[in-house]
Amino acid sequence: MVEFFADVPGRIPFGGPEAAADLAYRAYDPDRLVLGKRMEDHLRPAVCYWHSFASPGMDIFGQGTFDRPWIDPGVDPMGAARQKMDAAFEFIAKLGVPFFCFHDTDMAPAGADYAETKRNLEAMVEYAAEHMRRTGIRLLWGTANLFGHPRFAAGAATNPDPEAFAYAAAQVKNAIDATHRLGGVNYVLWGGREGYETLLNTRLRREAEQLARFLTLVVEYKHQIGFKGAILVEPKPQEPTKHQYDYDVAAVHGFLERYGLVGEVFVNIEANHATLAGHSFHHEVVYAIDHGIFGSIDANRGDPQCGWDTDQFPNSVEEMSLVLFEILRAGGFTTGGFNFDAKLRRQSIDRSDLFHAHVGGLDTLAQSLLVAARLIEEGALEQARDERYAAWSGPLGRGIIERNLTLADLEQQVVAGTIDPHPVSGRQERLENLVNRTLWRALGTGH
Ligand code: XUL
Ligand code: CO
Repeated sequence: MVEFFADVPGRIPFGGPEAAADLAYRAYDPDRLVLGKRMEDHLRPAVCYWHSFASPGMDIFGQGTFDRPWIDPGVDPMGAARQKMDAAFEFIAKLGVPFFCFHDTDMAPAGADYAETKRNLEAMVEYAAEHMRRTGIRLLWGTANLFGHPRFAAGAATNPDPEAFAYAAAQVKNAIDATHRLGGVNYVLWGGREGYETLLNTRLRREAEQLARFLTLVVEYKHQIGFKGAILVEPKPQEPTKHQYDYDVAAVHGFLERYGLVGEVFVNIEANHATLAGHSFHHEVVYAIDHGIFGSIDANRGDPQCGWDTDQFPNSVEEMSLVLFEILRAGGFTTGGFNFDAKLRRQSIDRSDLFHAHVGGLDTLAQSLLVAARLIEEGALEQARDERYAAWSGPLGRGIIERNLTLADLEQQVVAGTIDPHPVSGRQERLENLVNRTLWRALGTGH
């Protein structure tokens, strides 16, 4: 097998905070125990196939800039797919990450018709199985690309043409089979075209029903074949369509409740999708956890000045620590993990740039994990939240929630003067300082 990333001779070492080499982990030490569990088992990091290996680095104004020889139109498509996969597994193994994620179209080229496309994917899945056996790398999730081809321009499940729905169904069945074959622990659906460009040509309710039918078919198929992984929907408010139905975690939760899919379908939350929806990443994670639909994370970041999905590698320990705090408090990932759905900037054309990007992202996750673990151990945030709601455990709070007090009863108590609320401080700045102090202590820059 030809070595593609020859500039990086072997596995990236853990060098500790003072490591001299550029390409060494400062914080990510897979076997280090944090709250009694290995760092790698907390974070379950994954490399994504699409941005790192399938994309030539184009943007809407310019062609590809990356050095990805398998994308050359002159190469035999299946040979190129194998070369791409060899490079992908070489990269993931050198990075020392346990998981990867893929779309059907990342892995195998389209054939002349559906039957050939299906055979191509099946062949590449067997090739991937061999790489996985050799390296021990596992599959976090698979998915189907239902947004790139012109047949899906008006939607996949939500297309006005049932033939587009049927084609998407075939493709998803095939991608679930591939995920199942490779022992994937989740299957993701991201509805990039499940939305509208204009309401002038759109029947909202009909499209919602089609989407619900599609998801129900996916869940039924999962059980039919005995796939044990979780089905995850990835919310995103817009881009490429003007409005996407899986707008944010709250919209997805309402949809799942309406169509009886809670308990069967969970969410894959992407940081940059959260900010596009006008939320913080922290908000989306808490919303999912508190409503019992938290599944997995697509780790990346947006640009505060750009209004689109820039998919940069995560680099804010401040933001990620709070996210990890919530995940740890909730008991950690079950099937999920942190997939780097992040891409290099178009000018990052050295082969080693892909390593720098992922090493930085992993160190950010690891450092954030250490901060989050301290926040858990110190307990002050949890205690402040408990204190804030403590009165709800008293007779009035329980009476209201357990439904034996009516509006009239409550008015009577207010009239009698037994109820007289006294505002207390929300302590926001104190809590912000508390988080910062923990962060500085964990980063070794404070006392
Ligand atoms: C698009 C996006 C996708 C999904 C998988 O914004 O995040 O890459 O993660 O289709
Ligand atoms: Co994503």
